[in-house]
Amino acid sequence: MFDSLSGRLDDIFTRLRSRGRLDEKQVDEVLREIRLALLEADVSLKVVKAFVTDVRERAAGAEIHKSLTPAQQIIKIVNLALVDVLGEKNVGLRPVDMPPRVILIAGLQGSGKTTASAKLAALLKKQGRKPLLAACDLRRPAAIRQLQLLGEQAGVEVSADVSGTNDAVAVATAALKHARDEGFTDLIVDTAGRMHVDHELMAELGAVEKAVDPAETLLVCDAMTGQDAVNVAESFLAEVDLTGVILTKLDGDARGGAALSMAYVTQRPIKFAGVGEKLTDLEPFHPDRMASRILGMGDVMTLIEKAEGAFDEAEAIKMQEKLRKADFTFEDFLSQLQQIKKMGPLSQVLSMLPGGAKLPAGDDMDAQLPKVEAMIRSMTPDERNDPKLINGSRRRRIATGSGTSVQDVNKIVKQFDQVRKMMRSMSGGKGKMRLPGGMKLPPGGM
Ligand SMILES: Nc1nc2c(ncn2[C@@H]2O[C@H](COP(=O)(O)OP(=O)(O)OP(=O)(O)O)[C@@H](O)[C@H]2O)c(=O)[nH]1
Ligand SMILES: [Mg+2]
Repeated sequence: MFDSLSGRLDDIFTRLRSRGRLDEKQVDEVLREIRLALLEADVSLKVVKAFVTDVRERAAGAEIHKSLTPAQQIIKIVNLALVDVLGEKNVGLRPVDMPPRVILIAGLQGSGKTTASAKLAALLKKQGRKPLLAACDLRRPAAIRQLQLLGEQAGVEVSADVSGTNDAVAVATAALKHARDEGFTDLIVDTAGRMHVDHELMAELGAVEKAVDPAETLLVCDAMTGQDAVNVAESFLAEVDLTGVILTKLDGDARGGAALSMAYVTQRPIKFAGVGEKLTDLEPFHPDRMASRILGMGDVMTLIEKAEGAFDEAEAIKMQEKLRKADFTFEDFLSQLQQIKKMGPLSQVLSMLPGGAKLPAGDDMDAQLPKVEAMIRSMTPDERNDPKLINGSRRRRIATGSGTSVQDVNKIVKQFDQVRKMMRSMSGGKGKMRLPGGMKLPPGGM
């Protein structure tokens, strides 16, 4: 399911590969697929629209990387745009000058606030800190008990309403005093779940925020949240000063579109991800992995990186020019071999060359490659540049130097000669021959 986008784009790219520049219509075609993939990942429609517009603008202004096809370039732009929204690296909790650091936990009913509070406390405790939990959900009868049980499991103290005032602000204020008095490093405040239309609860959240002046106010959001994500984010933004997001239930099969929606609307980093029901199931959020999850682009990006790394197009053009003039030398042959080797099995790469099938001994070239390299390296620069110099005695010297036989050297010189002849005849035509270095990606690659 996650790789549906790369699959679909593959089809488009196969059609595009033969063409040169990507025109507007083709950009549209790619963007349509990206739009569908985002919607399938449950990104809010509003965010999808804004995101696709952003990508279109970037694509229009982008300089095409010389070794990427335009289609690959688009995918790269999409990935960069995703990283822009989601952030590049994980962002940790803000430090404070004066402990305790207060962390206010907010979110919709059932989003995972209480669990996340306890998980966070357990995580901080593991880091050698001394967190205190405050049970400020006084709406749901079992809420305090739930947090107390989780606190016990984590070995973290829980501050709760003992006077029975049923006032969230009072509990939070008392917890803060307790944390200060007892030298706690962090105070994590769990709050009541709310439907975002619940104005009374929203006001209460605002009042708690005012009372404890948090360093962090984290919005807890279920990864399954779909189109509603924008409303949720906007209503919490309107009430409190959000500093980040905790995305929960990422262990389910949600595509994670909520991550993009939340990050886009709040403009705040997603700091943690909940990945299970256990106390240890909280991880720092990694934006790059989420980008792959949303678009199923992991493989695509790997391919693009490969293509970027493998070929130097300027070098390839120079080589093509040499071929046209038929002054291709053993030196060039060696440098071509180095480039081709990066792309995969030589026999496979050669077979994709125009006329490649006719290349002599193409099949066992892979096995021969180290030998061929050794022989070329045993030639003097003069010999490499002017193979005609390689007479009988020079062949014996090259064989000895490369640990091969004279027959081997004879064979390679003959093959090289054949290749040169073939190239000359091909370039004699319309001069349209393409060298391995000029190739983009093998068919089936993308
Ligand atoms: N699989 C999975 N389940 C989670 C995760 N986080 C929370 N849950 C489960 O989701 C349910 C609700 O979690 P709570 O922490 O009680 O949610 P809440 O936001 O405090 O709920 P209210 O206080 O009622 O608003 C519980 O059954 C949790 O075990 C997670 O990351 N993965
Ligand atoms: Mg709760």
